[in-house]
Amino acid sequence: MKAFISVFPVKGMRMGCVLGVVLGGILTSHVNAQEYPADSLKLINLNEVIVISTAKQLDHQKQRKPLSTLDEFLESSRSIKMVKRGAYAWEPIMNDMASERLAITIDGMQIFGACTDKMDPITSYVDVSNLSEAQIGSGQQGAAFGNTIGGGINLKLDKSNFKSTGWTGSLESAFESNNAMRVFGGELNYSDKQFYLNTDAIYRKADNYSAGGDEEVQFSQFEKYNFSVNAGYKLAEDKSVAATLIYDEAKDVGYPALTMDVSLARAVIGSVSFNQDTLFGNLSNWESKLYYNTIKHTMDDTKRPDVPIHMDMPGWSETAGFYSQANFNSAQNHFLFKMDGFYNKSYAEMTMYPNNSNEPLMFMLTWPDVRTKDVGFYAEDHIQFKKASLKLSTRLAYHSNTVADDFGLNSLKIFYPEMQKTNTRFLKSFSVQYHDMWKDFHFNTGVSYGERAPSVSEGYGFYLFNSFDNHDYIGDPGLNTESSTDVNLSVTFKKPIFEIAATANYFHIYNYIIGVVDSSLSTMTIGAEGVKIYTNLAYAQLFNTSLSGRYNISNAFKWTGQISYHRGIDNDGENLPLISPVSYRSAIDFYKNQFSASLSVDGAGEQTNYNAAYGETKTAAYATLSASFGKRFFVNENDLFVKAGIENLLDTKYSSYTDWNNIPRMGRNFYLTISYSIN
Ligand SMILES: [Cu+2]
Repeated sequence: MKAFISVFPVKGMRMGCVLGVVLGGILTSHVNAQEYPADSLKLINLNEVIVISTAKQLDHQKQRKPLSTLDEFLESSRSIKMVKRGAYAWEPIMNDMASERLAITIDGMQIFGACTDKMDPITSYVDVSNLSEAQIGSGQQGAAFGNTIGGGINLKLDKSNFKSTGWTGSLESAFESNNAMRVFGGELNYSDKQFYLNTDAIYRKADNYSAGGDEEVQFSQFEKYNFSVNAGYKLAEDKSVAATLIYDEAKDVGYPALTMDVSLARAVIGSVSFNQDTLFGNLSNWESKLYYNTIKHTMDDTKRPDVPIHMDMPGWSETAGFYSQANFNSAQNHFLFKMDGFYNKSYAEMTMYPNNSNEPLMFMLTWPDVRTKDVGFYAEDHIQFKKASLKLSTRLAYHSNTVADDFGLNSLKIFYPEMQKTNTRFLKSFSVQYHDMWKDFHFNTGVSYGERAPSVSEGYGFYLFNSFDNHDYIGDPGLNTESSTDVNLSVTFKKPIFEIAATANYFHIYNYIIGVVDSSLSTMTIGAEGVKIYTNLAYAQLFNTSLSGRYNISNAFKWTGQISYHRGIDNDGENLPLISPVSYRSAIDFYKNQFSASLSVDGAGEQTNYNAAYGETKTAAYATLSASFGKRFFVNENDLFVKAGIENLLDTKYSSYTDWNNIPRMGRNFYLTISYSIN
């Protein structure tokens, strides 16, 4: 699997260059991101907002692929890349950093996956059908959502919010040719000035997909349901209560890049909140929320041929939390104050069944019932000057981990006899961002400092097998807190019909946590090459830069594009794993008379800065071409929207640097989506 080499590396790169020039070379990100009014971004000062659906109208003409998975939506953003272990549940990466270094929340709620192998990122427990937007903050600008090094992503649920729309509903369906994915969804909403109710259901089922050249990728199927209900009630003109419930279940999910599949991944996510327009006269938009979520994850290898030893590996994660926040505005200052906290229980086990039934079963706790408590205070002040603005923010948090299971504690004590049951930390974050304008130029610059605690796997994982570098991993409860100093700079030149932006950031991460080989230990997993212990490196350095642009050729035609470069090295100058080579994206979008069309190219250069010690091989250059066509019809004042498209038009066989074990990506794929909304 690791030896997979793209069939057309040279051709792919050349095609990419040609198209890049044809389509304008340096173009930009997703249409959706730019359709969002810039003013509403100012206050939160997030780097990017991806609009997923706009308040219950089928505004699909702005999206190239309306019923795509949330993973595909996120991948279309400027700042996010996705690690793929198969067709389902991709893991977001931002500024070259994945889960442990990001704060990912759903409507402000902390949720933690239940898989020791990262098969279930938080983003896999919602669907585009119940979200309105993804708010993305790079580096410490994501600290409003939690302790982070790389940044934060908050997935906002779609709510009617007391708009007087009465009853509305829609039905949607999609089909994709490559993996025969069937999507059926529907929503029914009621909203008036006193009360709203949003309900939504979606079902997706896909067979194995085929890579370029019509080669079937075994174990890449999946099936998923998602239901959600949101309701709100106004107690008085300035007071309201709201409740949400999400039920998400994925079954029979194949992970072709891993050795195991998932028979069940289930989340139940619920919250109640109270909103009041003013508090003590000065504070406004006071919002308080209580939430609870529970996740069950069951790994399964019974469908795999030639399994040396059958394993059962279930995992559970339960989180309860709260937050309360309010704004305080004066003529010049816009404050946001937020108190938040959560309590998480992470538990995972593994039972091995020897082929000889006379041998005893082997049982291990891979996550020894780790209880994490976190209470934090976040504050920001956005100070407005005549043309410039300054944003100061800080997060201060108390964080503790306790190993609640004695069997698990004693297992870890084999390696760490001195370890304590409980480990507490005080985490700090500070950030200064400055924005200035000069003629049509916008300058943004900032410097930040942030800290994070090790994740449950990094601190307490017990023989977690990593199929990427073929090593068993053991956590270290005594790891130092990881901290990061980062600087960022961006310059944007903005005209109504033309825009070009250059951005760069640099992270200097102290006590960088990564697995390091300990040759004195022997492996547990059959076939593993060795054992790695999570260790603090003295430091690591990450550098990211991108150039993006937009050009409105005419009222109907728009041209966008982006090219980015990333570099990551440790304190010995060695390459860090999963760092993007030069990558680019470019598109032409057309929209006129309710008709839309797009042509886009996506590609990357050869990954020359890889590291074999982390299981990486050189990933070849590639480029893919996609097109879509849509038309909106009006039927008795209702909307009917039809969109069709082709992805990977030339059926290129390729994998990107984020594809786990270089699992090849999908080949040529036709899709058709039909949406009907009753207004
Ligand atoms: Cu798993």
